[in-house]
Amino acid sequence: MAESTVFEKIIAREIPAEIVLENDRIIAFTDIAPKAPMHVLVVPKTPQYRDVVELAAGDPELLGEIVQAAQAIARERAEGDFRLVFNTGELAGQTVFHAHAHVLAGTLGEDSLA
Ligand code: DGP
Repeated sequence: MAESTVFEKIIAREIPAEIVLENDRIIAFTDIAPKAPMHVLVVPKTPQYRDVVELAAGDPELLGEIVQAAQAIARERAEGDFRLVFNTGELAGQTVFHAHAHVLAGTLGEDSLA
């Protein structure tokens, strides 16, 4: 079995995080290294999908729930508009291989891509 990622440890409360939304399928928490005034990660609780492509193929409804959660968070914590980033693969900057969305909002600078 693959070693658990940092996100599984956050879900299990083994390491702390600023959790902004949680239900039975999703958890969302602020990014440890924010690239925008609001930078939240929305993460499916299941570790079975390594990236958004696997998630879209395996459980498109859950991907839809992540998009809805992103909008709710941006409305609650910023002005409503947001950028959604799914780094997919090492060469694209993915470092945690547990599917997740970066939700970026606020005044975004040119180099703000997560
Ligand atoms: P990515 O590079 O797309 O795989 O994004 C992983 C993100 O996870 C990155 O922006 C930093 C964030 N991150 C890594 N470790 C932690 C942690 O321990 N706590 C929190 N809140 N975020 C973390």
